[in-house]
Amino acid sequence: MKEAAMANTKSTKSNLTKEKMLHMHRLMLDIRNFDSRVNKLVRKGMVPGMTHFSIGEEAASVGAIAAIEKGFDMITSNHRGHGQSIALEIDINGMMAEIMGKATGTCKGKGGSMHIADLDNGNLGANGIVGGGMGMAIGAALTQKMKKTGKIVVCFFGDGAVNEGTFHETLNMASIWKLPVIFYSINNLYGISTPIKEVINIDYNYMRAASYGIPGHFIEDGNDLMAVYNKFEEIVKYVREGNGPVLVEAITYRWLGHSTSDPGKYRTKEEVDEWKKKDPIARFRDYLIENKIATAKELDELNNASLEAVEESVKFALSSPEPTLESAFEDIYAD
Ligand SMILES: Cc1ncc(C[n+]2csc(CCOP(=O)(O)OP(=O)(O)O)c2C)c(N)n1
Ligand SMILES: [Mg+2]
Repeated sequence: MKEAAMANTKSTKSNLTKEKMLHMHRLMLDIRNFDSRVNKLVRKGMVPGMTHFSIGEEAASVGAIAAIEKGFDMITSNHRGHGQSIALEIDINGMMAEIMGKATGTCKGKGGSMHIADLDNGNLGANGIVGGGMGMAIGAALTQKMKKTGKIVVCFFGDGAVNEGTFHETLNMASIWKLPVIFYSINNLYGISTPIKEVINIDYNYMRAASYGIPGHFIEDGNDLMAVYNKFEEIVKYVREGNGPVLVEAITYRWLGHSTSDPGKYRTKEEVDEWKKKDPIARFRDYLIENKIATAKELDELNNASLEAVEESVKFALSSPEPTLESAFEDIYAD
């Protein structure tokens, strides 16, 4: 049995091009601006259903997805999936329309915030069932292995999902079949109001990898974009080379409540403020400026462009039609 790898990852200077780094920064800005705008729309009663935001967790998604091949590899996501869809460059007009239940949405307005999917672009679906993406991920990974496509699957889930039975079943099955899948736990320290520390008796979830005979990796600072990217680059190579699955965990924090109906009484203001000081976007901005990769002006322009794109997506969604009644009976069976 392989030993679970215990190495932490610290941010190191990157060999990435300026273009790629700015693109990653832009994607983090898009996630924050998009979710902030959706939050305002929710408050105005313009969004049906529940929404979960990933503000504060941007680096954990962008750093991971930047290391896979977009338009080739695949992801599965969970209820907090806007950030992963944006990191995968799913069209934000289609996303905003989906969240507002419009016919032009990524799922024709039938899925909403928790079920954004775009199969053509590798997003096999967000999921309202905690742990629900895990079975889908190993099914997709088995297909890739049998068809020898060379594609890999990244299965995103929260810390709260690791006590679901499907976690054990899918990690075990992926291990014995050596499937090309990365199980990725974004640990934001809470499952709704439950601190993860109260419901596990080990320090971190990645340590469970040893039970399945697969490598476990830890990203202690999941708000450090380069640390996430560097670790994922290494893991993606390992999995793509046919070595089987990996479990990886990144520590981060959600700034807002669990969902829009959560006043967050179980966390102190001091705790939230401490985490805001570790803002992944502000830190990467400083990194780019300090290393003379970009100027403050360039980065401000990037943010303005991001804000404009988000406003465009709102206009697109608002001017889009509602789904027709007949469409409720379409797309139910495969052709
Ligand atoms: C099978 C199942 N059980 C319970 C729920 C209710 N629920 C929704 S989100 C959530 C917490 C998930 O926490 P975590 O996996 O850490 O993700 P986070 O919300 O922190 O990103 C729970 C218990 C659910 N949707 N599905
Ligand atoms: Mg959580």
